[in-house]
Amino acid sequence: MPSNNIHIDVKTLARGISLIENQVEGFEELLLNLKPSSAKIIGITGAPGAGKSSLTDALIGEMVAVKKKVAVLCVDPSSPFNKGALLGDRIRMSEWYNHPDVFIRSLASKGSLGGLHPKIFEITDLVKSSGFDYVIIETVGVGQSEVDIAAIADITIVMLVPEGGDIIQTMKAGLMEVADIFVINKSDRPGSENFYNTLIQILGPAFNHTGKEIPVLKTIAIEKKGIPDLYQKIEKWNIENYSPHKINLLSEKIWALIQNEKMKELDQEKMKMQIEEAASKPGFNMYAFAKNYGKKKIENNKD
Ligand SMILES: Nc1nc2c(ncn2[C@@H]2O[C@H](COP(=O)(O)OP(=O)(O)OP(=O)(O)O)[C@@H](O)[C@H]2O)c(=O)[nH]1
Ligand SMILES: [Mg+2]
Repeated sequence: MPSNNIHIDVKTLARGISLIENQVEGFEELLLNLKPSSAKIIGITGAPGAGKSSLTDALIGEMVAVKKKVAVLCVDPSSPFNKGALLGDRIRMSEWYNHPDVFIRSLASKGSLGGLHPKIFEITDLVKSSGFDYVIIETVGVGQSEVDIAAIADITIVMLVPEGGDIIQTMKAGLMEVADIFVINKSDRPGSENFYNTLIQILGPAFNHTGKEIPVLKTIAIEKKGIPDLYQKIEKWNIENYSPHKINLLSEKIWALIQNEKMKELDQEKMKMQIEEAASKPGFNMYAFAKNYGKKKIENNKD
């Protein structure tokens, strides 16, 4: 597959991301006019320190070597044990920060509870339509973030490490449902062969939500071992945009977007005043108030 020749306007892209992050006037216009793109979105998730940034660094190397353009979004779900993550990303991927075919951006999750980032869908879509071949999203797997990443990514890579403790625990944590590819990193560590065999046995064989068998790959990210294999898998991966699983996740997101759209018309302060007035009258029923509020609001806004 030949690489695209689209010039990446990093400045405009960075400005667009800020626009979306801060919901500045014009961000909707931007999202409504996104160019179609066939970029593959790769989600990498795993425990803190599993080697996600090191793996991303190595994957960028593979991609850039064949003239692909790569964007990386590092999402820090601001968990207390992850303070050093953004710094880690910087160090691990330092080689690529100034490369013309690579764009790296760190996003703090700004208090979205357990989730990835409140605007990760929007930002990923903007990046995706900006001329890249691949968009990599790195995030620590801490509960909800895996589910979010699976909703966004075309390929979700779940990273495990031999010292990761009980495999069964890992499986229980919901990683099974989201994984398209398992990567056992730090395969240089003692016990990695055992870990691999146990995982294979447990999976034996496992299929992802689209019915594809889930490959289990061994890597040593810091030595760039196993990375060409992983890249091969990614490159050949057929994207099934509309698996039932994905539709479920997408519908959640779209539901939230519609809610936002509807709520936009409401002014909470104004509503408070109206409640004050309504509640002071006998027979106030808050359910009736809520039910009728939409219609009344339009009338009230007229005066
Ligand atoms: N022995 C060994 N160490 C590794 C390997 N890959 C990464 N490391 C080391 O593990 C540590 C964490 O690596 P990162 O790539 O920052 O891991 P991460 O998952 O991005 O970490 P967070 O973003 O903080 O969750 C670093 O000290 C790496 O050098 C590997 O294959 N083998
Ligand atoms: Mg990292």
